[in-house]
Amino acid sequence: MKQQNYHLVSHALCPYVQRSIITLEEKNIAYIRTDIDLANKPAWFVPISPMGKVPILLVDETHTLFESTIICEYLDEVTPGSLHPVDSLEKAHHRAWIEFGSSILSEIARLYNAKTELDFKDLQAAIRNCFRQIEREMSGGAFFSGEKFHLIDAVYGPIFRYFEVFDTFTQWDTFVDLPKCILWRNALKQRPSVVTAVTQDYGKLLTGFLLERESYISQLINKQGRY
Ligand SMILES: N[C@@H](CCC(=O)N[C@@H](CS)C(=O)NCC(=O)O)C(=O)O
Repeated sequence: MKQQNYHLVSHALCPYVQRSIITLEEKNIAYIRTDIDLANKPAWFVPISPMGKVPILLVDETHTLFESTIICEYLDEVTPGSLHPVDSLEKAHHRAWIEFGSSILSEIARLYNAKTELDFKDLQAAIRNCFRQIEREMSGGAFFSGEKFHLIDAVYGPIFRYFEVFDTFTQWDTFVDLPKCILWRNALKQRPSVVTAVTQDYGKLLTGFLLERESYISQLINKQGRY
């Protein structure tokens, strides 16, 4: 197999970048990572990112891939073993719930941008409801479907990570009475690939990002007065 050169154009907080890094790590693929400032995109980034977003995977500096799901599936396909189930139906089931994970990320973005307590609480309830739905799909093992780590787990690692930070500002009951989600969250938190996907100052960086939203969550952080 020809060894390709992989260069991931990234952002320190982006959950879609994180799922790509987790896949690279899980498949033992060598890569370099360049974080960019999305508020001040470098000139070289604009022509290589058709949608103006990260992650971008440069393959041998000749091919440019975008969209995290495509990047993860490509990386999975070109390396031995697969992080997707072999059975087509099972694989489709995983892919469907990966899409669901992306929709949770949109809800999380709406949550941290919500200006009022009412909107914030509604979004909290909507997100909890998403996890209630996932709870019904899970096997009850460490990961989404048992003890083997799949691509879907690479998607939910960065989602659960938000709650590590959110939990420090307020009382969240997102996972109360959802034992399978709690088990899953804890297993992902310890998974080396998931840990590696962000730097140690992730919590601090995310808190700074949340403060800049000037939203309800910014008020909660300010009220706590820790930052
Ligand atoms: N559907 C895309 C979503 C990627 C995405 O939304 N990335 C965000 C950062 S997390 C981005 O680059 N936004 C552009 C910007 O902020 O200008 C994927 O899966 O790769």
